[in-house]
Amino acid sequence: MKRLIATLALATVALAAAACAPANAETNGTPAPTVAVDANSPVVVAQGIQFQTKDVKAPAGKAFAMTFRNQDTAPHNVSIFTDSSTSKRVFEGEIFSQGERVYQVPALTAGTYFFRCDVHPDMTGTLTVE
Ligand SMILES: [Cu+2]
Repeated sequence: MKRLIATLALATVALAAAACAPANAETNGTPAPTVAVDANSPVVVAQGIQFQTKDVKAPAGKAFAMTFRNQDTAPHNVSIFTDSSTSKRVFEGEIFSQGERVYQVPALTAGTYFFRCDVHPDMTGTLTVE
């Protein structure tokens, strides 16, 4: 009987270890693919609670890096939508104050997209993907 309990205890430990494995793999696994920032990557600048760059371009059909420079102390981000109705969001950038982030935007099909700051919906711009 004692031996059976010991075996069960071992089995429980093994199961617990197995259950933990996927979580560890996620933490230590391969990082999310990053996209190189090339000369043609769009750059969006915010200053004075408005986008200084209201028309940016990006390549169609492949993930791209978008550099967002927030020169305000106010928090901003860049969110991309299929159009100005903002009913369909295709990308939501991190909101931050005074700094720069390189957003990794997933591949978009060719077309004209609408972007805005989620904190200040009056800050808007156009992204042309071609
Ligand atoms: Cu803003």
